[in-house]
Amino acid sequence: MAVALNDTLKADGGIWFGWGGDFAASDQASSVQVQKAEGVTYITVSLTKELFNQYYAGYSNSVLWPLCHSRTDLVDYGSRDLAGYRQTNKLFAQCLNPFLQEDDLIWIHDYHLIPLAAELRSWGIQNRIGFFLHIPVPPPQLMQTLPDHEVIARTLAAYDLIGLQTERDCRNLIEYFQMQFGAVELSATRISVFGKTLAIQAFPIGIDVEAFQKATETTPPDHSVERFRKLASRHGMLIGVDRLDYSKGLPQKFRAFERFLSDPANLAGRAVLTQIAPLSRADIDAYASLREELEQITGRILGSYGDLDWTPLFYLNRGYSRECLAHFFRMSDAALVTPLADGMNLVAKEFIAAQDPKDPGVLILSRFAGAAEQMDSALLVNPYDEREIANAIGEALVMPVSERRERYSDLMEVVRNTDVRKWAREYLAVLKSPGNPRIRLISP
Ligand code: ADQ
Repeated sequence: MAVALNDTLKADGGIWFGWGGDFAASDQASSVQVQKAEGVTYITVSLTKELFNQYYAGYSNSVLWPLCHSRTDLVDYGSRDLAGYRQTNKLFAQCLNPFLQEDDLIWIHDYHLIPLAAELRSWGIQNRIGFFLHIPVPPPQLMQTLPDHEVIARTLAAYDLIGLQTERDCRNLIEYFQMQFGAVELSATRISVFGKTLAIQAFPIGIDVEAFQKATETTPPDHSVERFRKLASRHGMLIGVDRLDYSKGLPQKFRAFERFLSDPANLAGRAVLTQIAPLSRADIDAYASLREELEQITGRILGSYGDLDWTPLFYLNRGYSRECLAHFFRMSDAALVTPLADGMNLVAKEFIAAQDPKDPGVLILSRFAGAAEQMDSALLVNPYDEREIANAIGEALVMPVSERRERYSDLMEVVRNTDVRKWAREYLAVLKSPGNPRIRLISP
């Protein structure tokens, strides 16, 4: 996504604005850095560690993230971090305001920055402002469990256009505005709420298809690809690539694989699951306990099924280059993309883009990933149903090549149709008012 948006900015000129990834001294509220490169101005803000913790690990990732992924059991309902979240957005608006021009188009990304448009409006900014939420919108009843949901809803209404990943997300948000605030539907993509018109529309995100396909033709300077090739030539190879996050359904996936192995009929094939799962948000308790749980299941699987010449599960907490991942995908017989909830899930699209059209692998995809709304030629599974996933693994490993090609061809069409550059163009076309305004892009 960053590549596609940067390209758009380079073509039209504009500003990229966001947190700089570093911290301001504790006696300063923030500091702003400005750099220019290839026609783009990069403005980054440093926050104090204390404010950042309330804003990022706090309200964004311990309240909004679990809520949007329907994990009310993990939402920190007693959180006092809303103040830090709002203060950060206020500060961002204050830092950005002096750089904005009247004809600028402003595009704000993701749940960390929901209140930013409202804060900019308080500085008198009248420009067109669009928002794109990368994660799911939960059902209205779950939104209503948030003590401050009304604050969040009112700030959402400061946007001209709210872009969401799926039609299901749009329905959830529109229904919430109707139930809670008596919003009136003006058309399929427009509602009237709080005395103003708000556009809500699905823009399913995709990948840079060409770059990903090219990556399968480039040999990375890394022995991993050769090692993977040797393994994949001897075993039925299943692959998973997910950040280590509770939304990704990793324990369920591991247990489903364990169930698959527990059937003696499946043991002869000596299948291998390679799960790449880089650590993320490790300082939040729910992530640390997920890691422990996965280490325990991994130990159990290896202890029960491993042999001197067979390691059934590789569980790797590290990053790989795009080229490596593309090769791993191409050499795998099936991908297990089984999140319990996911805005879209780009791994599903990357796996398909990397396949050899003559001998493609099979995508096993959760019905609850946003990607399932379009990619219905995958083997769709309920990610909570370990038996169903185990059966899908069995089906994928023996699927005839004719069926694999048919499914691949349908899925590849979806992947092409949602290419990330097309996605950015389509969003901006809707957001754009007449004229050709420059774009100000804002990311967390
Ligand atoms: P994420 O939750 O991060 O994104 P996802 O869409 O799967 O999830 O994107 C992950 C990206 O990271 C993929 O491009 C993947 O290849 C890459 N990646 C993962 N593990 C890696 C590793 N070990 N090494 C290298 N790269 C790795 C959020 C939402 C999603 C939504 C995206 C985009 O949660 O639902 O699809 O934003 O909108």
